[in-house]
Amino acid sequence: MSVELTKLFKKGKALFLACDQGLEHGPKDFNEHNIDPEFILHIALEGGYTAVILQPGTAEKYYHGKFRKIPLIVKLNGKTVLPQIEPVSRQHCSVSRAIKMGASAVGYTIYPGSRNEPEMFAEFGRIVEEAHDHGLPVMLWLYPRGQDVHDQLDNKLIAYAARIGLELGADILKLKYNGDLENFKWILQCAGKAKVVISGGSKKTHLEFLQEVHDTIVEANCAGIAVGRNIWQDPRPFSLSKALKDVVFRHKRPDQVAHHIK
Ligand code: FBP
Repeated sequence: MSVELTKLFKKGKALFLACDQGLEHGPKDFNEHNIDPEFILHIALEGGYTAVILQPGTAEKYYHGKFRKIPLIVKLNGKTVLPQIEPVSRQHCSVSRAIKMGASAVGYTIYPGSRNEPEMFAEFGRIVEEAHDHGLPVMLWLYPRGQDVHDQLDNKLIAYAARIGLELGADILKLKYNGDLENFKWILQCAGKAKVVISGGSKKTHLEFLQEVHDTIVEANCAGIAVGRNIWQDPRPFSLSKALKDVVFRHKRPDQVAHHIK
């Protein structure tokens, strides 16, 4: 069965809004407004995001009614910051459960370089096979981490992560951008036909954030961004989303979209 990717993209670009930080980081990322997943789903819907990323429990309880217009990516694994162990994130949700929720794609995180890498590779292989049997794309977060990884933002490591994602069968790779645009172009070549989206990271200034988006999506022509905190931690998430869309879909420069957030 062929994998149906078009639903997740608009004009060939992905604008994904991630809301899985509660599990990954704890509620410290949230305030009294964005602690409510509906607040974030409203931003995804009104802000024109091309998909929303949720953990299964959140999807089952909140992905209903008008929110079902937004394509859903269900994360099948996740971990907390609580155990002081070598990084590992194990599957806690099946592909079939994600399909029942209305998922258009499934997501999984691998920590390349972790001593637990082999377990995650094996689990991911089974997920790719099952998801692709149903025509569902698979998005892979690739964050090099572990006691043998000294700098997770090292150029060679990010390029290696991109190649791992391609060779393991992921359709969309989520990678961190380290600010080195020339090397990022090489990373995209390493990813081959797998589509690369960059992660948002912790909150930056509007200019820093939009410049990063412009460099990676407009200059280097990567496939998009999966962002969370930079949008829903912002006091004006809807205005910032307008500016972001102008950069991603209309190839505007940050100074040309500044009027949205003045
Ligand atoms: P942000 O834009 O808020 O960084 O979200 C992107 C994301 O990949 C989330 O999907 C995930 O919860 C989080 O970052 C993981 O971040 P990290 O493991 O680097 O703390």
